[in-house]
Amino acid sequence: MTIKLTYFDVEGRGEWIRLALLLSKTDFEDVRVEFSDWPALKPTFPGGMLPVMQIDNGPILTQSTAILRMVGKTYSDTLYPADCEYAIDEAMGIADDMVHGWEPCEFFAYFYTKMGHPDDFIGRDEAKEVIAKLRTSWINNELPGYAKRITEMLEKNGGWLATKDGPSIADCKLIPLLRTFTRGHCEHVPADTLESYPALIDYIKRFCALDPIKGWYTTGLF
Ligand SMILES: N[C@@H](CCC(=O)N[C@@H](CS)C(=O)NCC(=O)O)C(=O)O
Repeated sequence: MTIKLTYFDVEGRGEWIRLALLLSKTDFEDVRVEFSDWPALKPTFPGGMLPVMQIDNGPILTQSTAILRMVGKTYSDTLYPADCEYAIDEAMGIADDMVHGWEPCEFFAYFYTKMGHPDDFIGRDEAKEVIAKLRTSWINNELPGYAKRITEMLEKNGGWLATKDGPSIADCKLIPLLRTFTRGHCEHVPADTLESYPALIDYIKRFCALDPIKGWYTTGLF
């Protein structure tokens, strides 16, 4: 069996699937598209979006969450077990809310026209101010509520989001987003953003110390 996962050379939605494949010890080809090559490649992918996955040269599978669920169910007994499906789906919904809330702040350059700004807005000083305000405001006003909820879930589930015996696909979905706040790669998002949330720091470290993940990351908390 050959599995080919294609995404950009960033964490984000593709990373959810990479983590699930790593945890399930499933070999895969980790194809990373350069952003400079993307305009030419975009029309060759269904919907013009990534990630996509292909198994044994079969059909191109799209939609990150659908692929994540399929990987969890097909290649692992523990990442998406039937008896925890609701708890995992609920936790994935919370992670999705966070991702959808944060994405326009980090990837403003991709979202700004959808937010009603004119095409040439991104080059203006005003855009820099909006980006700073969006990111800082999300960290100050939205993150605390999510951090509280995640901390409660971790306490309830022995250190994992939804399953007591180890990580699930919900953890695979949340960890890359939480790592965003520890990597210092994004302006106005200091690497110590999670300093006031020790349970989240401990959670990221614990996940990254799992055998199949150890050594995978070289930036941020691990
Ligand atoms: N619902 C899709 C969304 C995929 C998506 O938004 N992909 C982004 C990267 S995270 C993309 O391909 N952007 C490039 C583009 O739209 O040109 C999924 O979850 O797979």
